[in-house]
Parts: sequence; structure tokens; C-alpha cells
Amino acid sequence: MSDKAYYLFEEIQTNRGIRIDKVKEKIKKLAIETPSWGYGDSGTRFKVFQKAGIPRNAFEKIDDAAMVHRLTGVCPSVAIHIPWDKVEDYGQLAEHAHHQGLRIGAVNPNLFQDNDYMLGSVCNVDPIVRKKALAHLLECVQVAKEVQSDNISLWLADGTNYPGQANLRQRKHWLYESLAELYSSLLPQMRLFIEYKFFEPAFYHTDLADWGMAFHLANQLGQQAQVLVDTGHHAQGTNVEHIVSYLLDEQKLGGFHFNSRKYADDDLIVGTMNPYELFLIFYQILDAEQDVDAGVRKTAENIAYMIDQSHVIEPKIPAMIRSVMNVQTQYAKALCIDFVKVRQAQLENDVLGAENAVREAFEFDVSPLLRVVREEMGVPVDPLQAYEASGYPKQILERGVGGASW
Ligand code: LRH
Ligand code: MN
Ligand code: MN
Repeated sequence: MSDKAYYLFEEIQTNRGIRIDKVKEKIKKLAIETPSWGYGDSGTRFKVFQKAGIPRNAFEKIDDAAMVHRLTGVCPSVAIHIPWDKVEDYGQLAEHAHHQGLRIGAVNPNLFQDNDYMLGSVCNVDPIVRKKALAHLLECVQVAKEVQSDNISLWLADGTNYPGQANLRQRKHWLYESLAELYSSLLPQMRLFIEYKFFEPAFYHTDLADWGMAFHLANQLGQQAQVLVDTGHHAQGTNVEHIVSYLLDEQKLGGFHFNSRKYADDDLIVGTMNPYELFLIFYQILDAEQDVDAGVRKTAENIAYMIDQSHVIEPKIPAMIRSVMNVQTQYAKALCIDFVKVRQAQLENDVLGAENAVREAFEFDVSPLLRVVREEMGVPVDPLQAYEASGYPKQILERGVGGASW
């Protein structure tokens, strides 16, 4: 039954000039990093719900991430957040990950959960606080070296709540000064991802409010600094895929934090609210992979795809598996775009033809393709069902209630 659906799919795509072997190869290679904090208890500002079976420490978070990788085959790394994942011996943590077939990915400094940072971290008017924040950033580079990660992923919560509360230009200078020090401590192969967000926790101004500020800062710092696009960090109606294409063309797109949003930074399961946006992001990336400029192609090929979700009401591991599958679905659809047709329509100023050439790929059901890809990868054809049948959901109940929260 499923084979029949697949062969029909293959025939349709082949007739459209899509190379199915290439499509499969690309899907198998799309690595998606999961976040350690997505496995812990989390909540809204109203309540953090405690669930049974939540990992009690960084090691157990890695165990859960490894389970997601075993079932999907495409999540070989896990991002960590310091100090949420602080351990005595980071070498041991990396070793634990390796034993589970994983590696540690992006190291995320945390400059927002310390009382000293109430009025800002690297942008604080108090030089002692700024120094402490910088020391933490440098500590995270050290952690990255110990776990053999090449990525530092920085989000800054700094901002103000009221007009006049602080000198905005002065804070801009302090921000640059600290990040320049951080940058100079990077090993040559390391990348610094700079994330932006237009509000929250501050409500009047955010020191790194949008992609333009992150882009400018990354340019000031140098080649190893790139922008990170968290899909939930934009105002309503923002054309995120346009930002993606702009940054790709400037060779400054470093990575993504995938999640879904309806209103603000909701951190919902990616692909649940606006799957078309995710598809259009991949459309821009695949288009850039065919650019005449080798630098643009290289940028597109080196994007770090990461999930950044905080599951409040959902069981964490299935929610993560669902996210990974949703990303694969939109990626697979984007791989079905007939780029020759799109470009021809663009050249002819055929508005409807061009729009149709992009949208028709979105409308294909790629589930038969993904089932076959999973089969070929030797992972369960239905990772969610396999998780339920695995015994793992029961096994983790031994951890009890009151695990790690972000
Ligand atoms: C901020 C953010 C950032 C943090 C993560 C927990 O909203 O997106 O990436 O590190 O959430
Ligand atoms: Mn994020
Ligand atoms: Mn966020």
C-alpha cells in the first residue's frame, strides 16, 4: 500500500524533472540539532508544569536527545545552555554524548537568569556586571573547547522597559566591546551565532532587536560571526524568508532556531502554525544553494539547523520527534520545487506562473517519500509510534517528578 503510493509519487516527480535520488540524499543529510532545554520542564510566566519522567540533569537530557536521534536518524547533536547544563566535567558530558551516538552542538551562554542581570548584562551601566557577563561568555567558549563544539549561540536579553531608562547608544558600545572580546577568544574554526529578538523580557527596547542590528554587529566582528534566525522572534507579518534570503546573499546566515508562533515568541512545535513559512524558508535556502557565487552556496550549505522549543503542555520527547518530522516534511516539499519553471516564469514576468511553480511543490503529499527515506536509513518508518512502543516512556518514569527545568 505504502509502496504503491511511493511509486506513484516517484513517477509524478520524475515526470516533472525532479531527481528523486538527489531528493532522498538531501533529506538524509539534513541534520537537525535538538536543544537540551526542550527536554526539561518548562512553562509560561504563569506556571512551570512539572511532569513525571523529566531528565534530572544534563546527562539525562542527552539520553533523551539520543532517543530522538535513534528514532529519526537526523538529530546527531544536542545544544546545551550554560548554566542550565552546568556540570563538573564537560569532557565527561561529551563522552556520555559520544557513547549515545551524539555530539554536543551549540553552546548557549545564559545572560538572563541571574539577579545581577536584571538591568542588563553586557549592556549594564555597572562595569562589574558587564565584567561578570563577559567572563561568562568566555567561560562558554572554554566549555565549547572542552566538548569539542565549534558553535557559540548567543541571545541577549538586554533591554529596557521605559524611555529614558538608559543611554541606548552607550549600551550599543558596551555590547560591541564585550562581543569583540568574546570574538577574539574563538578558535579559527568556531562560529559565533548572534540571535536577535524585538521584545521580551524587556518591553521598551531590546539591545539586539532585529536582524539588521545582529547583521551589523556580525559584520563589525568578522567572518566567524553570523546571524541566527529564531523563527519566533519577529513582529507579526514579518517576511522571515526575505530576511533569510538577504542574509544568505550577504553570506551572514549562520543558523536557525526553529519553532512556531501564533502571537509572540510562543516556542511551539515547528511547522504547526505556519508550515508554508517554513517551506518558503527552505525555498530560499535551496535557491541560494544554486547561486553563481560559491560563497553564497557555501553559506547555504553550512547552515546550523536547530530547534528551540519549550514544551509546556506537550510530552517532551514526542513533541521533539514531531518537530523533526515537520521540518523534514517542509524540506522534502521544497526539494520538489521545479526551479527551472520558477526561473522561467520570473524571466517572463509571469506572476501567477511563478507563484504556482513554487506553491505546487507545497501541495504534494511527501509522506510516502519520507517513509521510504526512513526505511532506507534504517530508522522506524513511524518514529512517533516507535517511541510509544519502545518502552522508553515507561522507563523514564523512574526519574519521578521534579526534573530539570530551564
Ligand atoms: C530566547 C531564546 C534564546 C534562548 C532560548 C531559551 O527567547 O530563543 O535562543 O537561548 O530562547
Ligand atoms: Mn532562540
Ligand atoms: Mn525565543
